[in-house]
Amino acid sequence: MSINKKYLNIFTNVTVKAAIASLNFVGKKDKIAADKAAVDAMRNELNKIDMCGKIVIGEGELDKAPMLYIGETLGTEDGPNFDIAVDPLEGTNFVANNLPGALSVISIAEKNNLFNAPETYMNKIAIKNKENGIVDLDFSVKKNLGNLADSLNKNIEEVSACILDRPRHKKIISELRKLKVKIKLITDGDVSGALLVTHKKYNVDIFLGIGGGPEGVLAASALDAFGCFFQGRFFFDSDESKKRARSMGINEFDKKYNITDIVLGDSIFCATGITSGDLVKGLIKKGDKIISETLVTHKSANLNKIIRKEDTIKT
Ligand code: VTB
Repeated sequence: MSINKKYLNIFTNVTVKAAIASLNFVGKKDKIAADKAAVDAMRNELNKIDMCGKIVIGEGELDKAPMLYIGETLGTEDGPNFDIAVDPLEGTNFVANNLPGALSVISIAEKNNLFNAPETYMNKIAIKNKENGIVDLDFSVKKNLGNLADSLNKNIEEVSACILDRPRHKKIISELRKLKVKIKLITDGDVSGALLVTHKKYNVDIFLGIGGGPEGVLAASALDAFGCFFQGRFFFDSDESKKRARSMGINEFDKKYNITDIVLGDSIFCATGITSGDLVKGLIKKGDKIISETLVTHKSANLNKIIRKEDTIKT
């Protein structure tokens, strides 16, 4: 089964509205208020859609409402069943500090087709080439980069790697330095970081390192539509997060998840820019209009493109 293509515009509108809602908070140093505005707008739009939608990747649990919580059902209940993964504001720091790269992100698959991931860290690796065996979470950094360079017909020094700038990555980053790999360090926003492997114009050959698990699922669904390679493995930093994972049915803590373990069948992914970044431009206000850019993918339609929209702001 595939998702009706009419949903592409419908879900694009959801991330556009969530992005617009957070625009007033750009540079206002209040990431919580910015996030709340995006969450509220996203919930409002999702509830208008003719569907039985269920949040499988959200921003918390029921007791942490008003976040879009895991298990929350949305929509008019008159339409197809969808699993929904959301990050209404990916890069809250970016919005709070008026920095590039803030996005509003959503991914949709048919019921039971999207991985129900706990909110824990995930060790991730992504490259453009879908072939198995080039890179793997179990290989050393040297082997991954060497294999990748061979597959790209490049020298290792010409290969570029994107990774979150975090103390936990000290060892990987120093190994990358030793190999003389070109490193793109990002401060936040690893959904976007992972998606930089999708096209050579971004100049990133590999994305690696530990970031958010929910962000991993969102990135994987888009990478699936782009025909790229992604692998993830949970990284638990506390007993509490292990307990939570167990309660969500995850018992194999060391399991490596490939794309087909994360997203099955058809999917739609939308990421609207709030502040300009590598993937999409940020929102531009022109009089009573707001121009937006959204990166969309629709797997069964073999589609990935940027949709530009003009919305009128109601005063
Ligand atoms: C990443 C990144 C997010 O969290 O997932 C990161 O994509 C991981 O958590 O934008 P730490 O900040 O604890 O390393 C964000 O930076 C914020 O949600």
